Amino acid sequence: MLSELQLELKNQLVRFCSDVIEPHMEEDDKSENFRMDIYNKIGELGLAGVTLPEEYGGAGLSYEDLCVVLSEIAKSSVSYAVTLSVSTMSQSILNDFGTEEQKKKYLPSLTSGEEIGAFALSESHSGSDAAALKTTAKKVEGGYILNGTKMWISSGGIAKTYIVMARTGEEGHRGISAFIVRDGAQGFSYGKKEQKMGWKVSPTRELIFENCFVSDSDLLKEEGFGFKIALAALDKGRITIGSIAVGLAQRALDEAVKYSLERKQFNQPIFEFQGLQFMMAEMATEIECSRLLVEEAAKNYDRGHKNQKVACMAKLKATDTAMKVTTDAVQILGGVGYTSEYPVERFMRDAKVLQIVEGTNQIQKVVIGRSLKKEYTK
Ligand code: COS
Repeated sequence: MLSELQLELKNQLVRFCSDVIEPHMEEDDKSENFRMDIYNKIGELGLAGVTLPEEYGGAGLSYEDLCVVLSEIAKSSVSYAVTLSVSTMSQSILNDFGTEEQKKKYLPSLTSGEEIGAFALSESHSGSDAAALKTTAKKVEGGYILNGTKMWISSGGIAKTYIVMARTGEEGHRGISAFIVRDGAQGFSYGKKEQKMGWKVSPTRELIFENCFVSDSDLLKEEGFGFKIALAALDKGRITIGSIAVGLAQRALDEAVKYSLERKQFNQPIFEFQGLQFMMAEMATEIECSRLLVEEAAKNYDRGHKNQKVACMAKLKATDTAMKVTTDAVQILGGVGYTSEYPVERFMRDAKVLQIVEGTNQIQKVVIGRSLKKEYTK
């Protein structure tokens, strides 16, 4: 059950999404247009740094609250929800691992929503095997020189602050360090913008580093700590991706039920056909299971129990559910469901990559499997 505060947040966002986001979604999905003013307005609502301390301009709320916010935004736009989720993840890295100076310097413009934060781990040869990354950071007087290319970076080009993982030492995870790199840094440029199936409004780009100097003061924590920073951040990112999946699936179900109550065939609303009614009953049940699991995963983090297994289960269950439910919604709407006259085809396209980002669902199973082995061989 939602708390009073969560209910208030939800109601505020229902109005915001229908007035500010929803009117642009179909058109912007076609033109792949990200509107910074919409993101700025999310900031004005005080929601660009939900879980960050008030001291740095955040709202000081919980991960459970953040999940409510993201679910609600995802009902209108997965792209804006994801931008917010990734920006919050980069802020949480700064907050958890940054020095006081780094937090003061970088957090306020992110928590206020004036700027966006991004996270750069993947490379062409290291996706699931993230520890194999090749971008180098060579130590020089006063800092490091970065060389390499990051791939599939959400908010690439629109973000101003990037958390970049690069190799300062040996092969494997112990040689990886995390750096803060700003848009506009010399030697840092953007590569091609990816043409994607979904998430059309959220740009995905390559980041290219060619002798890019990063000062010592922009190293996070210490050399060799970057992989742990990335994985700890992904644990939370996986929960927030789960919450986006829940919102998206819920909206797809809403559309399917509404349509099936109105659409008549064989002299009755198609909702009355048990075949379809059972489909919707299953969709609703799967969404409820996902919501509860995401909530549980978020609660664990809020209570300080870092339960990686449950976080992975939440991401796995919620994103598989979003894929199934959005596909079924298209089926229920039939011919029109497949056209852009109704939003469900967009929902189905937006659902697919949720099963891939922040660790593929196969990687989630690897982590869950490892946890099981540990539990049963103690
Ligand atoms: N938080 C902090 N540290 C963690 C961690 C976590 N959740 N999980 C693992 N670590 C630490 C381990 O303790 C280990 O350190 P020590 O050797 O000092 O003990 C280190 O990280 C390496 O862990 P592990 O040996 O498990 O690493 P693997 O290379 O086997 O990979 C997986 C682990 C596959 C789980 C990891 O690479 C992964 O999540 N891959 C997917 C990457 C991803 O999500 N990419 C998407 C990017 S954003 S779209």
